[in-house]
Amino acid sequence: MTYLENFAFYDFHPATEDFYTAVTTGLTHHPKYLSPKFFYDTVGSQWFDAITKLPEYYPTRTEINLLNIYGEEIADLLGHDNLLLELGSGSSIKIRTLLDVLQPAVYMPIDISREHLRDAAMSIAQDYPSLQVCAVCADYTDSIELPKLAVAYPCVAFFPGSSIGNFEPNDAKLFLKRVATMIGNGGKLLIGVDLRKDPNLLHAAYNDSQGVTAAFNLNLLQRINKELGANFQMDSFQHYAFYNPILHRIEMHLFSMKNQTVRCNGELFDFQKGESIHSENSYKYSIEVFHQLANQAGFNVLQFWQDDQALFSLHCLQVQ
Ligand code: AVI
Repeated sequence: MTYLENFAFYDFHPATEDFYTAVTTGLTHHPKYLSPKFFYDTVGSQWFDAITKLPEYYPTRTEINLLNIYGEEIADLLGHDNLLLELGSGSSIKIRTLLDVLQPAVYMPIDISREHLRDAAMSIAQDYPSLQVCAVCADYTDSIELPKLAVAYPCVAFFPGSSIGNFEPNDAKLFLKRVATMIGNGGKLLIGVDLRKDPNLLHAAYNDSQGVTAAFNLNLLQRINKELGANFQMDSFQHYAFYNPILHRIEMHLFSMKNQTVRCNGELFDFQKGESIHSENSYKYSIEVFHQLANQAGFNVLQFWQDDQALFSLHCLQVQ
């Protein structure tokens, strides 16, 4: 591996036992569920990158357009020479649109997908030699203790992609409260939030014609096979996603196509034909409902932006 003076890597990746416990708990629950945070092993992160390039998946390109259009205004609000924390940085594509205008002193990407994070963060360190890049491999949905360096700078956070939508609303509030504590009084957060819209557009975004979202969803079972020695048969489960207009969320499921028993680490799990593993919710917000949530979590809204079709929004929040 290349040595770069402006690059540091901290590994707080959760243990395999945590994954095993979560899988066993989720598969013995009625109805069965798994947390969407487990999508992001190396292969899952690659599938997710492929999703972001799909014609049907509007969130990524719409958010990037907003960042390009309003970059200067965003930088004026967030300020310069900060420590810029990115939660769930993935392949760090979006941050590139902000680094030139924001000119932070330190960029601290946090992500659970170790190899993906290391590659993306190193490439930022190479492309921005005067920027200190300090990558942290961790589950950002847990409380994490940031490397000491973080206290030396004023902190701003970036939480793009509407990953806030993958939390249950009450958990989203608790998570935002934790972010507020992490960045401290007066700290600012730039957050991307997907908006409520025509359910047909939403349905298409999670049921793409190339089957990429299906592969992303099914990879969760492949990951359990690989890491926990399970024997899920890939052709016996099917991706199923739909928009629930009452709860304003996309639900993703892995649907069992027959009665079957799956072995995982010596334990047996029965599936009825038609039973599902609920693998993700992706909540969609209105501007008003999101601002209420942000206020309840201890943030004031400084500014927000949305595209002409009101597909996606960006919000600059400040800890009260
Ligand atoms: C990461 N997250 C915001 C994506 C979403 O849209 O909820 C994950 C995803 N699931 C299916 N497609 C994309």
